[in-house]
Amino acid sequence: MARPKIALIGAGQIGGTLAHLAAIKELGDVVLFDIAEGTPQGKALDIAESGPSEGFDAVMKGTNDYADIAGADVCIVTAGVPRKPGMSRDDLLGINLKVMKSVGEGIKQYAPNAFVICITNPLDAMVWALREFSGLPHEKVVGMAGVLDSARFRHFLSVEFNVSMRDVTGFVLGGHGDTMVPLVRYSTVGGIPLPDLVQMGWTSQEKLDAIVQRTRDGGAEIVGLLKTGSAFYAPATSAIEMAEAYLKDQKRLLPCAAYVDGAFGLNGMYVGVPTIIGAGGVEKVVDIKLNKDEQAMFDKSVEAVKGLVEACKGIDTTLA
Ligand code: A3D
Repeated sequence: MARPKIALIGAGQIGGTLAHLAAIKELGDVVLFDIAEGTPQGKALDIAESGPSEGFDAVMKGTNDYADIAGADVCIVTAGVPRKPGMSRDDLLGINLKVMKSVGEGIKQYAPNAFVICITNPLDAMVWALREFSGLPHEKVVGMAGVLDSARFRHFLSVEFNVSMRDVTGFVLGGHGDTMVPLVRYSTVGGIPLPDLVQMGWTSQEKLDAIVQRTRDGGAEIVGLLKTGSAFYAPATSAIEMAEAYLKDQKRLLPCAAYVDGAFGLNGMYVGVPTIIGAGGVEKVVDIKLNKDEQAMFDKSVEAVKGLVEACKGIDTTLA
């Protein structure tokens, strides 16, 4: 069987890391696309030259021509601009919406059967726009945010509890912004829910609250340290986890920015929810029960996402 084809639209910090990870994990042949001439070609060659030492078999191609993504099984989109210190994700809206138009049209023409993972910010609005411009089925277009936000939450918890990150599960739902909803009740260490661990004296409520807030500010913490861009190792790893779930039909239960129509009382919009990712793309949105406080936080996050989508519609009148 031919190797799967993975198209990476955007060959910047995340795009290059995605290409390297896809090669090391032998997920398939990789096409790196960017409008910057030389960047995707240089990164593709550099990664290909790591093949003999790492021992992977994958073809790496860099290109400025959309025709080269033809027939891709997976497209991961990072094209656009990242945040600089002092900027919110929402400040990127106008520039990145125009980028989503060209990317969506490129995917529609050359890779209409792909599973598309959007990473470009502001995430929930950009994944909506990418779906609109590409015209692909909703279950084949998804945003990466919840896996990363949950990974940050899990990492901070593992440090607090001094346990392996593998034994910490965490759930962050809602929009990928200041209103994201880390769900303490559904997060566990070895299956023990966090509220029980507070009662057992493993941590205090104050410390847990601080970890929740640090998770919400996780992206800004990295932007503040790097000063020249935003996080890229963990975002790339998170998207690769989703791509692998699709390519290997793993039926992973992952929090993703998916199209929700009916579940959570929502009426057709993209937002972070628990999903099952398998060969069908987003095969299921898992409609979990929220308590009053969680519902209030989720509602606030949903309103923030709706506001961004409305702002997009104001920028480009060709959008539905
Ligand atoms: P960066 O290193 O600047 O790479 C972006 C690349 O996109 C550059 O190489 C550009 O040349 C390229 N590009 C710009 N316009 C186009 C276009 N029209 N077509 C094709 N390529 C284009 O950024 P990055 O890789 O660090 O981040 C990429 C995006 O991901 C940004 O919008 C970030 O805000 C976002 N991001 C999202 C998360 C989430 O968790 C959702 C996390 C981190 C970053």
